[in-house]
Amino acid sequence: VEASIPEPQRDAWKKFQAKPFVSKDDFEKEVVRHVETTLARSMFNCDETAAYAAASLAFRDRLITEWNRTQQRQTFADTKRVYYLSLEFLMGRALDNAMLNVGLKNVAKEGLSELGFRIEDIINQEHDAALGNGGLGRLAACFLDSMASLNFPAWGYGLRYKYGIFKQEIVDGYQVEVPDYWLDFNPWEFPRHDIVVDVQFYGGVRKYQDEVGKNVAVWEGGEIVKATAYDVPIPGFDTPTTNNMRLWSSKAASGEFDFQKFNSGDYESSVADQQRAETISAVLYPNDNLDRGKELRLKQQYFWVAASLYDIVRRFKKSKRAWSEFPDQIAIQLNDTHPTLAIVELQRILIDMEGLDWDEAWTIVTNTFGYTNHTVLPEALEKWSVPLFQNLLPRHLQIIYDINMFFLQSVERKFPGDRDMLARVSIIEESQPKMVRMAFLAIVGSHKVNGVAELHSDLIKTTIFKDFVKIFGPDKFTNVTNGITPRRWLHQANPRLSELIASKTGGLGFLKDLNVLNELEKFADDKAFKKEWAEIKYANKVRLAKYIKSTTGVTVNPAALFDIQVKRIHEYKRQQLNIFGVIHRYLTIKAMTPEQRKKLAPRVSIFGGKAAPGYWMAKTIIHLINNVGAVVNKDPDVGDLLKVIFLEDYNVSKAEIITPASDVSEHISTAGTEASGTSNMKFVLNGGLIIGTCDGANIEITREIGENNIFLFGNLAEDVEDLRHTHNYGSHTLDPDLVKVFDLIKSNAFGDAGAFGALTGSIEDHGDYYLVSDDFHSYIQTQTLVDEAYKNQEEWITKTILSVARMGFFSSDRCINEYAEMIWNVEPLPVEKGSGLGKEE
Ligand code: 8GP
Repeated sequence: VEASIPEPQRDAWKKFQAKPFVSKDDFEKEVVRHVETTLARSMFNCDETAAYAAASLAFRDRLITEWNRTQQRQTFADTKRVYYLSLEFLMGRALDNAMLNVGLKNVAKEGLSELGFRIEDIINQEHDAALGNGGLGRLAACFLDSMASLNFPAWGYGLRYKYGIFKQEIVDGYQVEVPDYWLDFNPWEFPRHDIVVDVQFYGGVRKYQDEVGKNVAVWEGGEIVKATAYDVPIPGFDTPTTNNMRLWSSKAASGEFDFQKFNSGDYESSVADQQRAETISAVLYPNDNLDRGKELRLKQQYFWVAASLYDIVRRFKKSKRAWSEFPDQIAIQLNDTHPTLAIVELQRILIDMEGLDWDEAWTIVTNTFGYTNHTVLPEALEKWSVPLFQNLLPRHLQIIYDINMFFLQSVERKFPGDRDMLARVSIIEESQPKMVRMAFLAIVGSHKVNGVAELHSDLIKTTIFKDFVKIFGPDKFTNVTNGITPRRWLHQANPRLSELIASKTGGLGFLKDLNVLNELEKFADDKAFKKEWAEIKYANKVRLAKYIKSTTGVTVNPAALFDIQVKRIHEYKRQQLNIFGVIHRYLTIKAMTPEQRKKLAPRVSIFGGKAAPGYWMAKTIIHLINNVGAVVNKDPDVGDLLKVIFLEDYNVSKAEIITPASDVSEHISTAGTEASGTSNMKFVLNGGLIIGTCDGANIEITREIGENNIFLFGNLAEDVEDLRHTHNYGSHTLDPDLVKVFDLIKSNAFGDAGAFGALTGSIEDHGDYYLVSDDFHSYIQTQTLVDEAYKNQEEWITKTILSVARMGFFSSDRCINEYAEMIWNVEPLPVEKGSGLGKEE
């Protein structure tokens, strides 16, 4: 029931409408009010946690006012909306971002100071919203920021996990996982107890013919779980547009617990149903680039997809438009295959619930969806066993079989008699048990499929989805190279650099049009500018050095070359190549005369990242890094020349400290394995150079910034297959320098070598799938070039300035505009800057 206030009473509403604060005094008033009323505290017991809570609530109130207006404006305009479906949104902290995006950070800073707090301390109280694993989840977060900043009517839909990605502790060099219960106090979400959707699981399908002879399918029985919406406002930068991220939380349908069981004394099982239902949104699966095929994961996927589609369809039906207009009003983007069930669910809604014909419904479905692929790694491509599907979602399985049948018929018409082709492209894999191939379903059910960097988009067309290019033609496949939001990854993470750039380019406009950075080229040889530029880098390194000292106890020299590799730990990302290189450096230093040592540039090798809890090899790599650090860092022969640091619990807020402090960062995946990478972009944008392979977005970064400004090495993607073949069927001799590294490990120099046997063995005895040995020599040589180049600081600084100046392409705003034009066909809904927006900046 719509509960709209009648016309005559609306004047009173308008008179007392919430007004977002703009001034420092009004901000302080809000903070004090929240401390004294919402938090029931006073100036006599207001600690930093309480001040964080009150400041956040003040900003939240402000955001929600703009959120309401935005939603009204978008509903009224009735233009096409984008729905971005992602199982992961790696948002990080919200307060700093909210203050900067509405342009009131200085107001808040002064206000907090007058109330007795330092803004940095308050910002640091916030717990990261860590509802994601790595690149895929952070990309979704950058996209939300860009969509709001560009005024696109766009919502994100996801799951409100009670536990985000685990917290990582390092104990005796090993990774230990600790649950991340982040919801203790979360001022940024609004529970919408009025928005609850019933989601059905299990049961069976009854089919019959109705009076007019039409086939009807009814999915009945089974169990119902309730999905409750939690809304998180997403403020755009320098615009009132505040979009929505809606996250679903699961609850048992039966309410609190079963009273009958309770009254008969069976208390435990009366709460069991409740708990089982709540399990669905309890925890984020901690795997990056790996699919494990667990039933609970499929339950999460359907739960989220069903609730989101119900919501989207409900909103569409209010407009009373014809179903055929659905794709004109709605674009749904599938962030990887995780939401692929949405394709099946929409088809089910249209044919089973709304009575449309199959073909009519299917046209609507395929025109609505777009699918983004984020990986070619075979172990990450989702497949679900048919029996599991049959049990959990019996009606959906039938629809998938029908989709497959019609699809294979069309293939048969195009390629008559090609049985192999049919077997290769079938959505159902004829294995034991049969499997549903989700990526194939996503391709068949979408109108566009995109990869996330040029090389990756080419690879999907020539390898895993080759047949589909033949079937649908090349136009269905496209590329949108990833990007990052300069608001968080420059303005927020590196305020001094942002300020310097603003002072030379005429204000903060570069944060809305990153190509403005180009204007920095003219300062690449400007002495005064270079000095300031270098000072900022040094200050950022000092900040990181302090952080390293406080968290690891190790003292590092901020004048040393900071060499950073932070990302999920994965064999394909090759942190092992990096640490073997470090050991090689250690050996080299040990063999040097004191004279030679004086000539070497001191280096700090910094690692960070989580391993999936079940990924033994990745955990072994972490263990080796820590053990190498323990030996090297206290070796008097080495001193400042080499320090090895593993930063515990890498996450978004730590990335904001780490990224601005790099001299070089490592993006050294085996060519053809890293779809894009996005931290490569963040590091370059912050004035660091890259050592990298010809992989993912490194290639486009090179094209943009120039090959003189990047250290590339290693084999090319096109040669990887042949090399692997040689390893397995020809001769495989290891690089002699790598052999020395292995010998040192085997001498127990870094603790019991048995612990690292699987790691060295994977290279020596098991085919070296990731080509560590093949690339080792060129990696070491390139590191030597880095050492040399770093000695010439003047040239180095010029390189970093030129690189930053040429990074405009990698703004996520550019990505969103490309998606909007090539895939979604949506327009922004411009708003007048006006009431309520912060005036400063
Ligand atoms: C990641 C890619 O590995 C990374 O190169 C890319 O930058 C990022 O997506 C954003 O596009 N892919 C994944 O995280 C991924 O495929 N995860 C799925 C297996 C869950």
